[in-house]
Amino acid sequence: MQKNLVKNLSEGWQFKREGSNKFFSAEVPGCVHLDLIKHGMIPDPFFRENEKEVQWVSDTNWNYQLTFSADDKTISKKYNKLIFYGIDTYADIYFNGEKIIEADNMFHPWEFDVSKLIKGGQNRIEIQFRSPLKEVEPVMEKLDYKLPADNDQAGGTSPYTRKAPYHYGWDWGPCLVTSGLWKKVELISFNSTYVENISFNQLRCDASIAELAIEVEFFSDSKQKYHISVEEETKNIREEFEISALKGNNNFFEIIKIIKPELWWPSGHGKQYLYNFKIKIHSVDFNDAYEKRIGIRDVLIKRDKDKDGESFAISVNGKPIYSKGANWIPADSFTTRIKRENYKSLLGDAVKANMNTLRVWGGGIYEPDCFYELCDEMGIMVWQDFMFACSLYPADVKFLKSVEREATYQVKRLKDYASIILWCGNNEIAWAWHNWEWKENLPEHLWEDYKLLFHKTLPDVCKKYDPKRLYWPTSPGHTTEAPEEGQAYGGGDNHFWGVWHGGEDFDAYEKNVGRYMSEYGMQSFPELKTIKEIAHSSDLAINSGVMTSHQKASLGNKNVIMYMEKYYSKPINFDSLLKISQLTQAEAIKVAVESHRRKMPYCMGTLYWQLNDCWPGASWSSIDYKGRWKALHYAAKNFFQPIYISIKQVKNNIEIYGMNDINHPFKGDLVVQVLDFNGESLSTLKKSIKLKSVSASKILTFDVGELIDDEKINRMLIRASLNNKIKQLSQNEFYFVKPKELQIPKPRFDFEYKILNGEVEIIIKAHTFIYKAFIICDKSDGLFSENFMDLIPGELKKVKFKKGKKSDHKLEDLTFIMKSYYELVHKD
Ligand code: BMA
Repeated sequence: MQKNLVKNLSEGWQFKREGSNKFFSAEVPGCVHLDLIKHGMIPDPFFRENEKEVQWVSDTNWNYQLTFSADDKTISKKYNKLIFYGIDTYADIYFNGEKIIEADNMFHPWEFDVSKLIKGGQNRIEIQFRSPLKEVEPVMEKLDYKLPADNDQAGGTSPYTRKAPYHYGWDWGPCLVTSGLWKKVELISFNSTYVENISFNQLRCDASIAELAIEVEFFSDSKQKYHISVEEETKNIREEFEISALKGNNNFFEIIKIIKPELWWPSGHGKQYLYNFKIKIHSVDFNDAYEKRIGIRDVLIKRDKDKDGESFAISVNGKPIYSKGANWIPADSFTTRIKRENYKSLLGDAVKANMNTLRVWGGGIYEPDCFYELCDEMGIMVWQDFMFACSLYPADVKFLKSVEREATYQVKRLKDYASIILWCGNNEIAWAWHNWEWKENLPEHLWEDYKLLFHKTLPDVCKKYDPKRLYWPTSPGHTTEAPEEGQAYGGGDNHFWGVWHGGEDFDAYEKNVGRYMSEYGMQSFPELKTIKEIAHSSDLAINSGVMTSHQKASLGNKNVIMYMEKYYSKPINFDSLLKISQLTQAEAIKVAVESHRRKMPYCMGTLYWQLNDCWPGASWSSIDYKGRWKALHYAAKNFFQPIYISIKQVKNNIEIYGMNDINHPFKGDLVVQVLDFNGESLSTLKKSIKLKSVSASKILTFDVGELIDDEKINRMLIRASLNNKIKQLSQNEFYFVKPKELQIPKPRFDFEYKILNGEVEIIIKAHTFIYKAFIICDKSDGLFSENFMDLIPGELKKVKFKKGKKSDHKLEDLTFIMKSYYELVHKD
């Protein structure tokens, strides 16, 4: 009885430019850019304006090779399967001189049985990568139309190639069109059996019973009997099966029932219980064990007709879940640099900011398993796009076959993750067809091609392998049929870009609330530290070459400044400008999210654009490329709280809203104070309140007509809080005028800090009103329990600081200072 031999072939690779004689060592998984950087053959493309210097890499053909030795044990096996888990992208692969693979899709593995070619001693794999740009150019030249690809900064070839769209550039990322082996390579040698896939379909699941259909796809070299056992130790589950397999491919299928299953819940709604199944398979000449970790839960997107249209509400285990979070893009231009700890830290930051959902957006990559494993562990629900965004695509037989193979692989790989709540065909393509003048300017058959891809190929795959999950053809979308208009409010999901792309004021968010807001955003600049890591001090100016080359959006820095100036006073220097851009962004998204949450349960989800960055540049992210939280991420931690209070002005009335995301009612006390900047109370209201489960309600309305005269209006605020018997759960501030119109006094405060239980505790005592006070640690990265706070005279605030994992400074060596908006706009 034996296990299959698995030989890792990721070590010992070499690469060279096609036509050159000299090979250099290469890393697999990796890509040619990273190999060139390692050998000092290209500069770091993220540094200053180096991106331009390295464009030739994408126009070039590259050769990779590996020589490895096969021992007797390996070559004696009947089958030798060589598997490339990810080839980026156009490559011919030779094994001992014979061509075995012609690859053209980076999103599924490529394999070949090399049994007839492998020999004892040295074997050689040679790979010829062809430039993805040069490959497509001749195809494009033959056509009398151009497939739209507005974000593509490499000549518009991207729609023809099944490769991460953002590699070609996006409005937040550089153009770095990679080539290489971006996943591991293995040689699997065996005589009798090869297990292709094990999956668990959740047929039925509720608190009383779960029915799991376990499916094992395997190859058997002969007709023989197998024993399969499925065990879960902690829950004492053990099932055994005897089966007779045929020679060739087999499909074993059995249903396992679990009485009173322990359910998996999204973050904030319960535990993320995960069952650890061990599947043992053996026969007379085969014996192996596999592991599968499963969260048992029932997930569904409720789309019920109602007076406003059709709902779009996530329900988990029969409970409605308000979905809060952001859009996820690949966390690096070079994906193999993203390690499990990077994913852990970013996903952890999402949960820290009270998010429970991320949308894996369609212009990036299908993320690796560790991403979804972590989402399962942390309770992050994943809206999973297929990798198609903002372009039209070919629909010839070859292309559709390639997509079908890609989708089949990805659906089978990912469907067992509890975290994935739906499949979505693409990002913004139907919207673009109807509303971005594509329909008017492009051949009509491209819409037929669209339908083949997103209304036939992809849904067919989903139906076949994962029939219980919703397949949603496009985002924004309002129907599962091919839509006749771009976006419709009242059903489905919406992207609202009137603010930023449309130049509208923040209050436009309030008027554009759909049933699920899956995109809206405001740009800002990264932290100064992050910029300094890629720039010289002479570059630290908004119009410098470096700052403009790290801004990829068409409306660019001008739009950031336009929004800053609309709401805030002029920053005194570059550093202040960066901070004010972040304050502007935080405020915009706060306004948006509050408008969405106030409309619960009409609106049951809100995901801002975008959580993270793939390089250090200006973007819509709340966490910059180096993992540093912008003001928005601190704001998100607050405005995504499960019990939340929001203040809105309607003419002379102030309306206070309470939101409760939790599945049971909330009883507590509301305190509302109208204050002037001297700390003088102009009015105080207290009230016991009740919030129904998963709801938003207006809990108080009062007239401020008499209080808001011209003289005072620039020097007053409303502060409201919701408290239960033990503590304050939410606090919010409201101002009657824009920040630039506020008459903010020069801040006076006491500031001290001490080390307490491995963290730093910072104590601030405000003597004046302070608007957007923020604490900075001089040497070390780390997280503050809160930041960018408004303080009223006499207020005492305690903030905790936790040092970042990468910092090797001692806590006692760190110094902290506090600044506020006032110092960003006043020189004295
Ligand atoms: C949305 C996204 C991205 C883009 C962002 C900002 O439409 O889907 O394509 O980066 O807007 O423009």
